[in-house]
Amino acid sequence: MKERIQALREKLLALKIDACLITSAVSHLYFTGFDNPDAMLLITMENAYAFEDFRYIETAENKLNGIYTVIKPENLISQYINEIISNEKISKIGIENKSITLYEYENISKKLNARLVGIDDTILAMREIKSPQELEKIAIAQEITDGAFAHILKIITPLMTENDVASELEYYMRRHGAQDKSFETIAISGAKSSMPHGTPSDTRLKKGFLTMDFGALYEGYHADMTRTICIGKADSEMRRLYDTVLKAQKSALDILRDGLVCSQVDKVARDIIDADYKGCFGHSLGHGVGLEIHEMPSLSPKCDKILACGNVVTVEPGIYIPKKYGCRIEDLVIIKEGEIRNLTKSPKELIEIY
Ligand SMILES: [Mn+2]
Repeated sequence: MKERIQALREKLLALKIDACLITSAVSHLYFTGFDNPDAMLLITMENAYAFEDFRYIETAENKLNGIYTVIKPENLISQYINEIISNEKISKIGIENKSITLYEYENISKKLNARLVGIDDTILAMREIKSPQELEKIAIAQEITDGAFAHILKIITPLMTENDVASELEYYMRRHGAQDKSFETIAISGAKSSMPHGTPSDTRLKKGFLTMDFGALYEGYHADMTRTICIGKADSEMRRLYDTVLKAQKSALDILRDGLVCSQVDKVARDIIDADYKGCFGHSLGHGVGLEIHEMPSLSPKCDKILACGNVVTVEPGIYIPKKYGCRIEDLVIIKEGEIRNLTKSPKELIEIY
């Protein structure tokens, strides 16, 4: 945590900002290592303060000892902050402008005796580069996720419903170390598979493609993978579509490394799909993953960021034909120097279930 606080201070210094007020749950986790969705942190050049309520005070005192001055507010937090503003001669405070509500903004700007400026881009950019410890947590999250896919392949039958599949995936992940699922599990079959983010239902699995998009949350870090399998036999048209998605994904994975512009990687996959299925790949190739399921950098046609070592991104091309079917294959990878580490170990050949 100390390194992260120090890194933030260096950014603040460069921006001529005297302190930073942390209000979002995800940033609290990033800068303290534990969850308290209702806490606030104030990081100044000399000190760091954590305002933690009764429910979390014991955790805070144990975990933050020597790093933060932990305060259990008896009065309005703004009174404490104004005192710090005056003691440490603070004039400009960075706030999390992308997550704060208008109500909160109006409230704090009225109460605090300092100028407020947005700092979210800086914090989000810090989070794009993961430390080795963060990468290990993401790798474990993906290992659990891969395990869930192996598990579903063992037990799946055409008699199951989409909800059966989704809940089996989730139950497996919880039983194998996940604190939660990373996002709402997708398990959609038949014509519904043409909807990239369709919702599972209580109907039995339909013949044709079954797309499963799921992930484990482990110690605050997300995983994300998608596999499409076939209930029954895939006809030649389905195989052609599946092979095109796979070819697009493999081609993107083959070139992926640090130093590339995000949009370049998207283009490699998109060109392959567009050659035969123009207009059927309506989302980005991938997104960053970390403390949030969608972070920067984004492997999208519009993203001009340059990939760096320590980025974690998904690679998930898909082809969706409305009212017919769709298919997506998604891996989670770490960007390294001149190469990637693919965290997703699950097979990708088209699996048919009878
Ligand atoms: Mn994804």
